[in-house]
Amino acid sequence: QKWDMPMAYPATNYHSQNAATFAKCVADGTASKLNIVTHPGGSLFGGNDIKRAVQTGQAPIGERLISAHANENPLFGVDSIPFLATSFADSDKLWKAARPKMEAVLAKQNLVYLYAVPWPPQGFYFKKEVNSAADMKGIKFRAYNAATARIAALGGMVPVQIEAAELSQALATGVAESFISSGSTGVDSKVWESLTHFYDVQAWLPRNVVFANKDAWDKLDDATKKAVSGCADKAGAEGAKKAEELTAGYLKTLASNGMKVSGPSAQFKADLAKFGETMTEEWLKAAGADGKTIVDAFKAK
Ligand code: PCA
Repeated sequence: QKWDMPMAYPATNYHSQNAATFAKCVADGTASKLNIVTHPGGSLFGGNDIKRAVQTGQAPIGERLISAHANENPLFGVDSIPFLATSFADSDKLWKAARPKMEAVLAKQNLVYLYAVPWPPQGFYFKKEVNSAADMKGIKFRAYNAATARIAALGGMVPVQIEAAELSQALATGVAESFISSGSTGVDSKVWESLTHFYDVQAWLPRNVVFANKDAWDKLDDATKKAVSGCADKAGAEGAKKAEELTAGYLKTLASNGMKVSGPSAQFKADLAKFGETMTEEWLKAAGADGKTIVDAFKAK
């Protein structure tokens, strides 16, 4: 049988390539009893529709930036708390601490967690030099989840929610003139065509999660489930490795295309750290005991 897999990011992105490898692993491991066909670039469902499509069974499997759904449950935003886990190693620790709860929340939504892969650390893109939070005031800021919208608010910017697939166009037309993301998405979007500065602030490493519709999953026989789970574990580990390997190269590509790539000034860094404190408090309050358990477990390791 065939499972169509909607994905939001371009076919050339490592998340999409990793999913293609996952699909091949499943085909090989099941003697083609289960064929997963990836549909990158939002071609089957736009990013914002993928999770609902899989929950309702319109698609049996899909990939989604999970923090984009933090408005449904604060736990989905655990990977986007500014300056909590800013390296690949810490992101891995945090995710391990969060994973059991994450799986439980997804299960309540008729979803089976398969694997998750981080994006490189998030930094700011602008079309001017920015040396403090004050310099951000009034800028049109592309947001991709609740945390990025909150940063816009704290910085006095104007948030506009845009999927990565529409980002280049939004920048070209001036609908957005700045955003926070990885070097990966900056390169995918050829951001140098519209913007000039990248500040590598390493705010957090958000994740794409791959999940299956629970009814579709339950219909698989045990051997198939086992094959899919094995391939999923591999895809999670391989995807994280790939992300880390590619990180420095993305920033080089930005620079070689004329972007000014640097760390934040001391003032900008201090201003952002304050945003981080505020947002950490807000998240802990929203996420309650479960959130505190996860953050405590992460910090204890
Ligand atoms: N790229 C995705 C999410 C985080 C990232 O690095 C995006 O900007 O949509």
